[in-house]
Amino acid sequence: MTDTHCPYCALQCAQTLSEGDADTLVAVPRAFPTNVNGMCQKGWTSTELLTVRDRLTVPLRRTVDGDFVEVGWDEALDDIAARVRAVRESAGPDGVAVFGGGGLTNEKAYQLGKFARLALRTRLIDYNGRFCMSSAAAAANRTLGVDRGLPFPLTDLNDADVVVLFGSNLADTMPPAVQHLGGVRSRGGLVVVDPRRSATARLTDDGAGEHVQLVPGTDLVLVLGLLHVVFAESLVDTGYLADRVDGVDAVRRSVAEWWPERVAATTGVSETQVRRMARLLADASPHRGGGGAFLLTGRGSEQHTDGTDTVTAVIDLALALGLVGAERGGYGAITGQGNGQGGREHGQKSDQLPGYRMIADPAAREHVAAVWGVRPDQIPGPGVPAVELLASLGTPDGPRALFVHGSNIVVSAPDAGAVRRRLESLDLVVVCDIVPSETAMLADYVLPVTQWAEEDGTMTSLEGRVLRRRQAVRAPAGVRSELEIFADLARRLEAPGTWATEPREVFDELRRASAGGRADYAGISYDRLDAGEALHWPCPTDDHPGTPRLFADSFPTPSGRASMVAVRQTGPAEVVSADAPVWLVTGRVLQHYQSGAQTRRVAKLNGSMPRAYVEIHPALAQRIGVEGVDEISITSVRGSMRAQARISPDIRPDTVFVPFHFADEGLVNAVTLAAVDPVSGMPEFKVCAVSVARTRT
Ligand SMILES: Nc1nc2c(c(=O)[nH]1)N[C@H]1C(S)=C(S)[C@@H](COP(=O)(O)OP(=O)(O)OC[C@H]3O[C@@H](n4cnc5c(=O)[nH]c(N)nc54)[C@H](O)[C@@H]3O)O[C@H]1N2
Ligand SMILES: Nc1nc2c(c(=O)[nH]1)N[C@H]1C(S)=C(S)[C@@H](COP(=O)(O)OP(=O)(O)OC[C@H]3O[C@@H](n4cnc5c(=O)[nH]c(N)nc54)[C@H](O)[C@@H]3O)O[C@H]1N2
Ligand code: SF4
Ligand SMILES: [Mo]
Repeated sequence: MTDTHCPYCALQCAQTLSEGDADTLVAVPRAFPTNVNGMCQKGWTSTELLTVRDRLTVPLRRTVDGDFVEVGWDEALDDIAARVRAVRESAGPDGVAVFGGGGLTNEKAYQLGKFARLALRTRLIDYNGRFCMSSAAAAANRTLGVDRGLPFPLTDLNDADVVVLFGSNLADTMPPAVQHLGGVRSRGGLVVVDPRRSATARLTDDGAGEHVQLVPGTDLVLVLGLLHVVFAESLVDTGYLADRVDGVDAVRRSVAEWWPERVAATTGVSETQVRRMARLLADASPHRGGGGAFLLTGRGSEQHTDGTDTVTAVIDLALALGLVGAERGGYGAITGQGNGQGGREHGQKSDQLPGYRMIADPAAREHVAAVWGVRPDQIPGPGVPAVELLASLGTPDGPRALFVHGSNIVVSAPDAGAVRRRLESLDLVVVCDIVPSETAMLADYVLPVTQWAEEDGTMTSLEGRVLRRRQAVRAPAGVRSELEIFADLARRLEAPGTWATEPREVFDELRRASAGGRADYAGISYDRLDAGEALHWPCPTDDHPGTPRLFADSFPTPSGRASMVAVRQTGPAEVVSADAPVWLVTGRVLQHYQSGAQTRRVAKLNGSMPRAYVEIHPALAQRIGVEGVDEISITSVRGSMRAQARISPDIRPDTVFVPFHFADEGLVNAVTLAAVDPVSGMPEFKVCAVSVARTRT
């Protein structure tokens, strides 16, 4: 029996794998605070990932005809190193770029950042967490001084009076977490803000709370309206604000213009509902004797060009009510990928070094250079965020080569058709994966790597708790760990420093590199984790108990105070028009994970949802002549996709919803746009303008 955690999302449900071989292994849930005893369908079927029919087990090289041939590891690595050198000679070190993933273990994410900077010598590394967590991260950093998804244990939600979910469909995206909403639902305090009556919105039925069905892309205005009401009706926690928060007056002034009637006109949420929500929150706040309130954001409110400002406004509201750091209350972003938290702390982000240090900070460079055994000037400077990086590939001054580790960008990146064309224009694409994803199929080299039950490592959950991933089976012959690949290539490229291949050794190096940083792992060790200790970072020393709750006494800012930041409405980058009269909203379904590279290969999951669908309101369906399961095509100026209709009154009549887990004709990112948030670089996945029509065959 092997105790480990699920390979998929950031809830990181605890699971125990039976004894046996890859084809007999069974996963069952284990008692653990976050998942209690639960797993979703993806966790229950996770062991099928080990034996998918087309698992990669041999390095592949693309021939001039576009076919793949099997090659030996030495031949592949020698040739990749030679081609990297050639690109470097013609285009300089920034001719090579790296794209990482938030599903990689801490060890792999750390080593990938080091590999990019020291072995490839490029500044151009970024990763898919830019699509996922960057706006919430930027907002938390600028207001609270630190970015840890949930700065409190998930179980804290149980005891609160109110929990507001801004654009999170937890019931489909982290089903076991719904257990922690039982208490708040019994008190009628669950508020779900979503343009769809999602599975999570339905949890508010029967007096359990409220569904706020706003116009897509208008969360910021809604929150400005809530701030308006709490200031105008003197519901704020003045003592807390005086003691702990700067910038209050500027926010008070800036929200004065957002009276509820005006908010209603933009958001479609009635004036009464805005006032009711504000008062509900205020009454739950500790300074008014309430039982506590949590404000949580998911991708629905974050994946917008104003995502950083929206989350900032939510944090302003949490501060105004004295919730942040309160015993029962706070703000949190619900982290998405398995290691979405750890993956954004240790250096695969373009501006970052391990321990959440900033790469432009001379002191940070000096500390990390000493751990790496190099001079600070051997570490390149900041790169560019993911969307900008992808758009620059193969352009006259852009990179000529790309390494991809843990992302299926031709399915998951915005305006995916353009991303495919950029990849096709490169001299060298190397993709490490476990399966032949759509992106791997465009590579010059595909390298087969180990996955969760075949490797050791650590993952950092949505609570900032570091968890052990443990090996249960041997990887198929021919498969290598990415730690080995980094070491092999670093040697061939004559990189400075040492390149450990054992996860425990890499983690020990990561601990030293993170020591003294914002995300300090120095006191966390495999031994402590294996002894069952629950360790949340920061954990600076071997005898430190870890920090499950942040902000009780102060904020990790130079003054120890939080900052409210005044923000302004900007609205979506693309708005509906006569040619594109409908809002397109994208997101997830229970059965599939992300680009679907993994779950579309799991028979039980794919069997229950083999194709994309378009959720459409009966009134809109009727207007375009769609009945039953007719096929609908969705078109924007960038491209189109098609899928079966799913007619439902749960969505607004001005909006359609499509899951993004599918390729080919069901590829919704062929339609989405690559506009980004100016602060975080997060793309606006959640809203663009489209036309919808019945597909004529
Ligand atoms: N089953 C499953 N679970 C997953 C994943 C998966 O792919 N599949 N991925 C994991 C990852 S990486 C992530 S990031 C999380 C994401 O988890 P969530 O954030 O819960 O997922 P989404 O479905 O992307 O978006 C949530 C909701 O936002 C709504 N929404 C769309 N536009 C708006 C808007 O303008 N405002 C508001 N308020 N809501 C809006 C959508 O209708 C949707 O119901 O899930 C994790 N868990
Ligand atoms: N339209 C739309 N698009 C979206 C979103 C949306 O809501 N709407 N959400 C965005 C969000 S939040 C996210 S997080 C992204 C996610 O989208 P992607 O970045 O594409 O994520 P995955 O599909 O998880 O891709 C992971 C790939 O890595 C492989 N893999 C798994 N484990 C390992 C490993 O250990 N090493 C290596 N090298 N490979 C591994 C998997 O087989 C898979 O091919 O999509 C974004 N795209
Ligand atoms: S909720 Fe997430 S971690 Fe838990 S079983 Fe499902 S996919 Fe795995
Ligand atoms: Mo994500």
